Amino acid sequence: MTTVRWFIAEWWIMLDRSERITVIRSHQHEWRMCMQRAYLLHTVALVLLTLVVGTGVALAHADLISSNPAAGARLAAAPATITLVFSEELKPEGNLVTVTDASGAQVGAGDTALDLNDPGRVSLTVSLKPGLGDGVYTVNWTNASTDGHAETGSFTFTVGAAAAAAPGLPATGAATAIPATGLLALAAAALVLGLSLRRLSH
Ligand SMILES: [Cu+2]
Repeated sequence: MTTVRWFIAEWWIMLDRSERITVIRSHQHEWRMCMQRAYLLHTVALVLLTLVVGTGVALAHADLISSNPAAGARLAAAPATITLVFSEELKPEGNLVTVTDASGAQVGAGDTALDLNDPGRVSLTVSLKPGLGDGVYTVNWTNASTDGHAETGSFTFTVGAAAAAAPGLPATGAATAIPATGLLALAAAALVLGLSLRRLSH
């Protein structure tokens, strides 16, 4: 009888202990769940932030703001130089402005240069060959913005009484280069997500 009582008592203690251990374990589990949730929230917040920042950067490009001669302008005589002004700082290298006449012949001097006197570094210049006659001229440009994007575009201007080019020629073009900053941001987000998932699985 004593043995049975002892056995039952021992059994209760054992049950009690195991219950306590279970409770402790479940607390630990809850704590881990809590930490996992914190990691997950951090990750989601980081990914969202990265995407927002990345998109913001990707939306900023060096667009053509103005030019001299202006797009669609009609001039009495051919200009000596063409100047293009952009919305963002450009790199000194990697810009190209070409000018063609109605037959497609190159009439630019091939000396595209970033205007280093302009503190904003947003102006490109190119010289024209001398002695150009009347006609419609097309300016094609590709720029190298300091944010890593390249954009292209074209516009026309007319010299003399030549018939103007058909209107509606786009003054600016679309971005051609893959936005490097956006890709970097995505890679960083993927890395953070990967690391967090590894922590979760531990
Ligand atoms: Cu850009």
